Amino acid sequence: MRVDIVSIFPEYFAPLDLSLIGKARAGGLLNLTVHDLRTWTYDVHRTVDDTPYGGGPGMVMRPEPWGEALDALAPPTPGDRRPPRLLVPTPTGVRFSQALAHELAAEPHLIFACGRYEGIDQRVLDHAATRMPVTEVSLGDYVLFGGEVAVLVIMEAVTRLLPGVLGNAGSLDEESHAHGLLEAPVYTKPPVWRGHEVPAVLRSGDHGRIARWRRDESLRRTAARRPDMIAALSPDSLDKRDVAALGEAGFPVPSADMAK
Ligand code: 6GU
Repeated sequence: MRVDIVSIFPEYFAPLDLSLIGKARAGGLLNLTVHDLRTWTYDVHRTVDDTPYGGGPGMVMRPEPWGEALDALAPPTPGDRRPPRLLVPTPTGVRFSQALAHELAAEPHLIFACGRYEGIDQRVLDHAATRMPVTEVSLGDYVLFGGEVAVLVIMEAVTRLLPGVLGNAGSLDEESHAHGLLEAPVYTKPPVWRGHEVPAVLRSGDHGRIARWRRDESLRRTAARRPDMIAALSPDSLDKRDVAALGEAGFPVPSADMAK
């Protein structure tokens, strides 16, 4: 996968040299380049912002440097070739999710445009959308100074889904959010630590009981912490024991009689 990141703070992306993302880059699974937006400015002050039309607080990123950056990184694609996908982190975007991470991991080329201040002149995104798919994406309902940290988050979520990055691909199937539920708690040795015991079932060697216990814990945890995720579950994904576990967690399933 090819990734280009454009920002006025290229130093923000130093963590992308580390750990498993660094290894994916060194191993050729991820071809990632960080670009300084000011490369595409020509005045002495290398200006990237200006005052907003219509008034109001803060500054807006000027369109010209962004237009040139995108021309350089995404030259007009011949009709038979897939254009890159442009991602613009912003608190006004669609919510980032594991599903979107999977979608992005299947793209051959991503470009991230990191805005600062009050954002990027809307015409940059409108023009880019005539050439390539554009997705404005938000991490959640809070406001950051700029898109840089969001790109680190998104790239971490995406890189671990690239084929060959994780040793044990099975762990992707079991983890939180893989099936619309949070994962059960995990334990390792010693069996008793500071008076706290590892649940006996996990030491029983009975794989059927262990799987059921994990499923119950998963449902209980999700009901307690993320009722929105329980509400979004498809009733066909729940068996009778699931419905019982949810009932005990104080979460009656509306169509419980439909459960298998
Ligand atoms: Cl993606 N960008 C900014 N600036 N703030 C955010 C965000 C993104 N997601 C949540 N808050």
